[in-house]
Amino acid sequence: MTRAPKNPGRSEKVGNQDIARAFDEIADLLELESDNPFRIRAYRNAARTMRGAPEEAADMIARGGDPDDLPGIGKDLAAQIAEMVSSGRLTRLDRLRPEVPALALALSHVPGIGPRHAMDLCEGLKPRPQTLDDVLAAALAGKVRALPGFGRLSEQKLAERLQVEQKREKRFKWASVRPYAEALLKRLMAEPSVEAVAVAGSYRRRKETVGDLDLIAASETPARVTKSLVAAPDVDRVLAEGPTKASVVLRGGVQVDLRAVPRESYGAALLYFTGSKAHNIALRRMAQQRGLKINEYGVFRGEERVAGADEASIYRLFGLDEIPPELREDSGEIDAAARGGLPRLVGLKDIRGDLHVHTNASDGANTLQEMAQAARARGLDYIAVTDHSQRMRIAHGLNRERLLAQFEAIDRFNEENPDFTVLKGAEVDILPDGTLDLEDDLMRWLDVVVAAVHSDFGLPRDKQTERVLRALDNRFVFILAHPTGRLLLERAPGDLDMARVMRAARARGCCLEINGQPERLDLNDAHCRMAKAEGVRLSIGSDAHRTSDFANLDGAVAQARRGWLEARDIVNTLPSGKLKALIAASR
Ligand code: DGT
Ligand code: CA
Ligand code: CA
Repeated sequence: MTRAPKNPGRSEKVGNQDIARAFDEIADLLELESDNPFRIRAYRNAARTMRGAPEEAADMIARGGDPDDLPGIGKDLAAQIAEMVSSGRLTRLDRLRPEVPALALALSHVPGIGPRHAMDLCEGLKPRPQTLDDVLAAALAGKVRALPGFGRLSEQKLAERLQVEQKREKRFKWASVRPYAEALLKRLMAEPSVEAVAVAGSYRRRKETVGDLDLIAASETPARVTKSLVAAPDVDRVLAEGPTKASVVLRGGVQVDLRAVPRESYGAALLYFTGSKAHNIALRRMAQQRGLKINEYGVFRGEERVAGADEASIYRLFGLDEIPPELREDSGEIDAAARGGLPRLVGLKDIRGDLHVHTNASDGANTLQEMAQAARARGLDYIAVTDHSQRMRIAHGLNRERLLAQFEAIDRFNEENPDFTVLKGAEVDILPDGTLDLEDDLMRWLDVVVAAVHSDFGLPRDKQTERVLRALDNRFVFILAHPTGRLLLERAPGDLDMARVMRAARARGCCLEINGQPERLDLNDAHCRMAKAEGVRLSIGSDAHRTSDFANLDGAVAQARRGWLEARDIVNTLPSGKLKALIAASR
């Protein structure tokens, strides 16, 4: 399904990845119990086999095959696979879990902490720790060094590792913090003493995940601003409160850092706290070369402030064009700004149509008419309806007959609505061998064919790459959707030779999608930039499953901007007529 499930491990069908995860957990638990090393290794090997298996175990069993035929899978493991496939549960795992403290498992997953230490920490510390934070507190209090097998040094190492872990865990998808950010902006804006306020940091740079929110406010009475934040309704805990700064944790776990500065420092503070750190360091170097000093209060020559009220004046002072926040990663933007060579980044208003839209004919929530009306209301001129092909049974994929019925509905809609265009499309599954889940004689009638991988994400690099290349070989495929299949903070990108995929896409006139679902944002920024360098065009898709999902276009455009893309790099900045001609020429 293109819509990422809420809980990908628990979608209706048990996939090989789920089985692999269960086997790995058994191996982890057995390790914590100091079980027989051969048995532990057998589970680890089985997990690896399942990740690389060419076919879903569920499909294999459905066609009468036996997982017993897979390398390293014996009778016992095969029976466990069959149990998971049929019931979604694994008795062995259910029995093991209560024998080992959950905290020990979590500790053993922290890099550098082995199973022995994990168990010793859980069972040795008094009072008995319940969370990683409890263990960190014990280490910082010097209570760990007294345990057998630990010392002062290993205690310190443990604390460092847990601190890294603590930081690593707490990232949030950009879209999930947006409501908090907007509510706080609104609240602070309403404060009479506030002249300007903005969210800086990675949020402003539009990174796909953010660690915390960094708010900057301009005010002559900063203490009133920090008070207002601390008193906000969503605040769960106050970490620090001073006359110009405050840090709080919101319900939901997001930390917010606020800095209030005088008006004349607002640009400098915004610049400093937008970062990135690497961009700041590069700017500081430029300042030093000019005998200037830059910090969050301004740019100074000696004691004199020479810039600081707004960002543009600071960049100008360094002979730079104003650099959009999305580019501030010290990856060439400063050189480009110095020679007037920054890209004219694509904006949401450049997008004329949406090339990835679902309706309730497959797994969407709204009708074709509702989706088209909502798109038109957002100022789009066209959408491609790309419901799932039939193999995606959980997504209620369309068979031949239902697809033909949809053709008729689209023709009727277009006749009745001359000011808007619905393109006929489909999101066609790329099967594990690279063949497509729709016949050529149907695809030839589609305006836009979107191809996508929805299963077997764990294939080894060469197999996964060949699979995608084979799909691109089909003359009707125009877009490769969510190319790597990653789910932010949940599923790593598939192992693809992206350089080969891009060369093939260029040779065949295909585009790669920037999928705007907040949990995908796939391609990533680096791959967008690589595509541009390789001469491959991109297409932006909301992957909308309901009318409100057209908001995803904003996220996809932000990703395109982080990838230095301009309107001409993106096919759906074209009017529908030109786009159709481009697609026809690629066949
Ligand atoms: P995040 O929150 O992890 O997603 O990433 P950022 O970039 O928002 O980082 P954060 O919240 O730690 O700091 C906000 C900005 O403050 C950062 O982008 C640049 C600036 N900054 C923080 N620490 C330093 C530093 O040590 N040196 C310099 N030059 N700038 C820093
Ligand atoms: Ca931040
Ligand atoms: Ca911060």
